[in-house]
Order: sequence, then C-alpha cells, then structure tokens
Amino acid sequence: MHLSKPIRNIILIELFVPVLLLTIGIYHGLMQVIYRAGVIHQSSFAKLDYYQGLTLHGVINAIVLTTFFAVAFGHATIAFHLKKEPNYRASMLSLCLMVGGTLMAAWAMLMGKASVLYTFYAPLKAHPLFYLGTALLIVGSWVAFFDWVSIYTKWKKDNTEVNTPLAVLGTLINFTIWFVCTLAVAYEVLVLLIPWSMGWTPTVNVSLTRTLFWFFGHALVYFWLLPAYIMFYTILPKLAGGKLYSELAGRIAFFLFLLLSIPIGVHHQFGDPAIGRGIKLTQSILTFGVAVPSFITAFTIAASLEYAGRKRGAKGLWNWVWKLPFFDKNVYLFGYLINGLILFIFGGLTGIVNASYSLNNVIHNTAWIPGHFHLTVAGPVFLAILGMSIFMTSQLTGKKIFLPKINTIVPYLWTVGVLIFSTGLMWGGLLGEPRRTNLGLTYLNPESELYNPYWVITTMLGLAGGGIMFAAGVLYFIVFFGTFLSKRTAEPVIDFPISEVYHTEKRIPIFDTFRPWLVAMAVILFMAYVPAIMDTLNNNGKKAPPYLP
Ligand code: HAS
Ligand code: CU
Repeated sequence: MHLSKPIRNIILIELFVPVLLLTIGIYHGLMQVIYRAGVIHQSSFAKLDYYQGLTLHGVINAIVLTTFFAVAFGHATIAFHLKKEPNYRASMLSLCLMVGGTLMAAWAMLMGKASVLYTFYAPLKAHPLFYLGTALLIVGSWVAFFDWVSIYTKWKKDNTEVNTPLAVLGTLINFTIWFVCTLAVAYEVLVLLIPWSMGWTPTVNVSLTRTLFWFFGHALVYFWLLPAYIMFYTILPKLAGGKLYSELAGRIAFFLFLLLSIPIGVHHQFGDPAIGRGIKLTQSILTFGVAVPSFITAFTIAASLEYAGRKRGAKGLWNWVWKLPFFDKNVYLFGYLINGLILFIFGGLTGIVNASYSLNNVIHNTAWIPGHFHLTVAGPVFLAILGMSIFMTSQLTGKKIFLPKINTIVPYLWTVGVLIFSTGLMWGGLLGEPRRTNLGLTYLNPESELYNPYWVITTMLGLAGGGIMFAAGVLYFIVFFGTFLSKRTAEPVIDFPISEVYHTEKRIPIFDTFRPWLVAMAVILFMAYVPAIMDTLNNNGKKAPPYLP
C-alpha cells in the first residue's frame, strides 16, 4: 500500500528517534553487567551513578522504545489493513507530544534528577519534568489511538458482516488495555507525584503510588507483548511458508488479554504489607488465567509452523522443525520472530514461578526477576521490534537492507546472549543475589566484609551474556542506520506479508465486537482492584517521610 510522504515521515521518525536513544539504553546495559561483575568501579564512562544508568537503561528500552514502536507499528497496521491513512494532524500532534515528553524525561534523567528507575513509584522522588515528560509520552500515544478508533468505526459501518482483520483487532485491544491502565498512572503522576515533587504536599501514600503504578505496570508488559503477538499470528506463518492454523484462536487470545491484563498487578506486590492476603491470592490465580492466551498462542503457532515444515516436505515427528527458513536472508524477519518465541518458552515458565504466591517469596527482588524479564521483554518483544523496525524502515524508504547477512544473524546472536545472561541472573537470584543493587563495590570485592563468593560466577555469566547481547545490538544499529542511509532503489510502500488461514472459519459475532468484553473487563477490574485500593488507603502508615537518595 502507498502512504503519503508526511505520514511515511512521521512513522519513520517514530522508529528513528527511539532507536537513536536505544544506543544510550544498550550502552548502559553493557555498563550494568560490567559493573555488577565488579570489573570496573563506576557504572559508566561518563561517571554516571549506578541508579542513574539503570534508570536510563530501563526507561529508554522498556518505556520509550516500546511506546514509540507500538504507535509506529499501529499506524502502519491500521493503514495497511483498513486501507485508510491516519489523520495527518492527529498523527503529528501525537508525535510532537511523544518527542517533547521524551526530551523532558531524558533531560531529567541525564541531569541525575530522576534516578527513580523505570518503576517510578514513591518513595523515590524525581524532578517534576520527569513525571510530566512520561505523562506527555503517554498522552501522545492516546492521540494516535483515538484517531485509529475513528478510522475503525467508519470502516466497521461499511463492513458490518466482515470480520475485523486480526491485526487490527489486536492493535485496538492492545491500545484499549493501554488507555485504561495508563489512566491509573496518569492519576498517580498528576495528582500524587508531581505535587509531592514540587513540594506542595509534604508526604505521599507510598502504598497507593505503588498500587497505582502496578495497575499500569503489569498491563504495560502486555502492551509490549501484543505487537509481537500480532506478528506471530498474522505474519510469521506466511514467512515460514505455511498458514495460520486458527484465526479464531488468535481472536480468543486477544480478548482474554483484554479481560485479564490489568486486574493482576498486585502480583508485583506480594510482599507489600499494606495489601491483604485474600486479594493477593485472588490476583495470583487471575495471573495463572492470563497465561492461558499465551498457551493458546504457543499451540496455535507451533501448529502453524508444523504445517509450514510439512508443506516444505518434512516427514516424521520432528523433522518439520529443520525445514523452517531459519537462515534465509529473504525472510530475515522469520529469524527475529522465531528466536523471540524460543526465548518466551523460558520467559513464560519463569513468569509462572513468579506468579505463584508462595514461590514468589524466594525470588522477589532478587536477580531472578531481571533474568525473567530479559526472556520476555528482551526476548519476543525486543526481537520483534528490532526485526520489524528494519522491515518497516526498508519498505517506507524504498531502500535495500544494509548488510543482509549480518541482519540474519543478529537475532541468533542476541538469543545466545540472553540465554547466558538470564541463566546467570536467575541462578544468582536463587542464591540470593539482589537486583538493583550496587554489587560491584561491595559483595564482589574479596576485601569487602560483605564479599559473597557464590555471586562471582553468576555475575560473570551475566557479563558474558550481556557482552554478546551488546555485540548483537551494535550489529543491529549498523544494519538499521545503514539501511536508513543507503540509496533509494524502490517505491516506498508498506506491504506486510499476511498469512492465509488454514481453517476457513465462519464469522462469530461475539469475537468481532468490543462492547460485551469491555463490560466484562470493567467488572473484573472493579472486583480485583477496589479491595486493593481500599487496603492502601486504610493501611498507609500515615506520614512516611520521603526517601531521598
Ligand atoms: Fe512477568 C515480573 C509473572 C509475562 C515482564 N515481568 C516482571 C517484570 C517484568 C516482566 C519487566 O507474577 C519485572 C517488573 C519489575 O521491575 O519489578 N510474567 C508473569 C507471568 C507471565 C509474565 C505469569 N512478564 C511477562 C511478559 C513480560 C514480562 C510477557 C514482558 C513483555 N512477572 C510475573 C510476576 C512478576 C513479573 C509475578 C513479579 C515478580 C516479583 O516478585 O517482582 C505470563 O504472561 C507468561 C505466559 C507465557 C507463556 C509462554 C508461552 C510460550 C510461547 C512460545 C511458544 C514457542 C513456539 C516456538 C511456538 C505461558 C508463546 C516453537 C519453536 C520452534 C523452533 C518450532
Ligand atoms: Cu506482572
């Protein structure tokens, strides 16, 4: 499909800006592993504080990159499937708000005035511009979403009997989850944190800020994941040379995410004394529920891949796996997506450990947690973003991929790195190695009385894996920026390879409508969160003084 130049440029800026910032994010990832392994005694060559570097790493990689990408991919998805360009003014406003907000937050972090980590709840306190900046970034993404809703409602009026394309359904569901969960963080930032940070209110209810943050913070992880799921369902089977085994399974999975992504944030707060046990157990069980759409996805995608392998002539039980186009540079996106899926098998299993209320005690606040989330957000999510950012850049500029062979190996290198890195962190976590702690200067120095010999090997594994991840990141930058800078050889377009469906299924109206699902979502949310919020209001420890680092 052809897009007008201004819209193409907006999408390209939404890819370019966060990838440029990602160079800082990835650099701080490398510094983290070097520092944690006790190899150097400062956490960056610019002499940034450990927590400042960690905040830059988390905010840029997990909040800025993911939000910009979701909007850029959403624009392209809606335009491609509904054959209607996004509105120029709305898209421009959205872009300006997101870039402006990011610059504000970046200034605060780089000045060392916002070393509050990407989970920016109290009692850590940031400069007001950090909070305002993140709020603007979020509002900018809403503007793009509102425009898509208006495009979609017009399309639906003319196509009442036609199933909404799966990718469009996934995008709208994802941004509905995002809109609802960000309302809580908007309230937290605007009503609680900014007045506190400006000095207008002397104290803040720490438990309430944590609870509002996690209302947003857990759903955030599915906001990262769903664009990757859209690619797994609608694009991957085609790249593999097969068909999507069941489109209905995809619809069911997306609607289950709509119901269950938000009302489970308390699984990040099993250790919070303000919240009661009953609601913790309830949300633990609901968390097992949210694993169901991922299991559905695992089986549906595996069946689609098996079909592709057999179509390519595979015989026997497992031979189909080896027939898949792992290193075919013409379908390099396959490599990015399949590696993400492989990592997610381990990311999902560790997530289920985390969700188990009592087991969570063993791993909470240990290095196990970053081990888990590098298998998820730095697994399927990050690899899908890397692959798709190169794909969209090449198509929207009409330029050939720079160094296509290197591009093909990036996801494999990254995956090897993540597997080693996460093994080190999770092993260390089980041996009590803490997360988010200045390890280098204390526990790993044999002269320190806090020296812990068990964590030497685990942080070294982290260093080895992190080094490989960094190398893969550098190769990706070379391909991405090289593609940007090469000469145009074709007409700029956006054409996603879309999978056919294996079973032709009849349209089932309930899986093509939003209203009943939104009502069910509201009811579950209400039941899961009113008791949690009441607990934080009733048990707030009254006047806890702010902790200033
Ligand atoms: Fe998580 C903490 C539970 C998924 C990210 N998680 C985190 C944090 C992050 C994060 C960033 O219950 C740390 C937050 C912080 O800073 O404190 N997580 C879960 C559960 C799931 C889960 C139950 N997490 C994710 C995803 C993330 C993510 C997705 C990012 C994108 N997580 C937790 C809990 C905590 C937590 C607790 C708090 C811990 C604490 O104490 O602090 C589930 O959604 C996982 C379900 C997934 C599956 C896997 C399905 C497998 C698939 C692959 C199939 C492969 C194929 C390939 C087909 C059941 C789909 C075949 C291969 C061939 C070669 C053919
Ligand atoms: Cu969570």
